[in-house]
Amino acid sequence: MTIPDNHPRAESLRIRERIIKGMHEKVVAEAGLIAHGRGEAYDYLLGEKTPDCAKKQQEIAIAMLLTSKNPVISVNGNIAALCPEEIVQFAENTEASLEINLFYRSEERVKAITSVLEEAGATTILGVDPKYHETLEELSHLRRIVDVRGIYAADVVLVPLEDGDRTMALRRAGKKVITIDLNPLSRTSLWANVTIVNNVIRAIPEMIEESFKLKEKSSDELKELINDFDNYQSLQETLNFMSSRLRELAEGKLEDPTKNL
Ligand code: PTJ
Repeated sequence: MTIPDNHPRAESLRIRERIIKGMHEKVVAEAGLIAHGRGEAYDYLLGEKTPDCAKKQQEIAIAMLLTSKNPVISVNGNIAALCPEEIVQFAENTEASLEINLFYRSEERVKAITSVLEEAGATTILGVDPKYHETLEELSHLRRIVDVRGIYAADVVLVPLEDGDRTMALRRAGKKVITIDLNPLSRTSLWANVTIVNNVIRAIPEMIEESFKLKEKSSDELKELINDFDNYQSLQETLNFMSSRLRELAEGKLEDPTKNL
């Protein structure tokens, strides 16, 4: 569907169209549409902008990826539909491997996502070749299928837009987990080492830019940044940001769009 440029929510609708198209092409799971809608609702609470607390979370996440030995970025259907070029570029900047790991796994979807990532410039994609499949014992569903060269051996895993079980399983397996999740109260957000409460649509391009700057820092400087970080405190900052924004709106800042009718 063509979205008219003058539609007040044109950008948001175009992003929705990407998810819908992705679903028709088997890239996105049907449940991915529901996940997207949930994300949109939380994004309203952020004012659909990146708050300072998310900028800090993004900086720490990059520092963690840059100082890790075997970083892996896990790709699901929503990420492949929303920001394929960006995720490929970000993996390159942080020297992370890309691995397809799906909750609603099927060969058809793995193939569709592989094509999307290849078109976006990815040369090596893990999680595809059954020769390298291993299982993460902590998990009972299909996300347990991981690549021996990737998530199985990783010390740091970025799991954007994720369901909670795997974050818990990865933590129990001794890995550091970074997530990007608009819901600061999700199990993933609470279980991750670093939670970025932001829309992947904004977070990943911003992280690409920031990664160029952080790559100039020494490993000791990056480690110092990480050591000073506390995910619970950081989530509290996000919740404070959301609640004070709502309070300000409730106490008079809410503009009446009908006042000039
Ligand atoms: O492609 P698959 O098979 O691996 O399935 C992927 C989905 C997303 C369907 C699966 O992981 C799932 O069901 O996830 P959940 O449990 O719905 O969690 C998704 C989380 O991502 C929710 O907390 C949403 O608020 C959040 N979210 C949705 N859209 C965005 C987002 N966070 C950041 N940016 C978004 N654009």
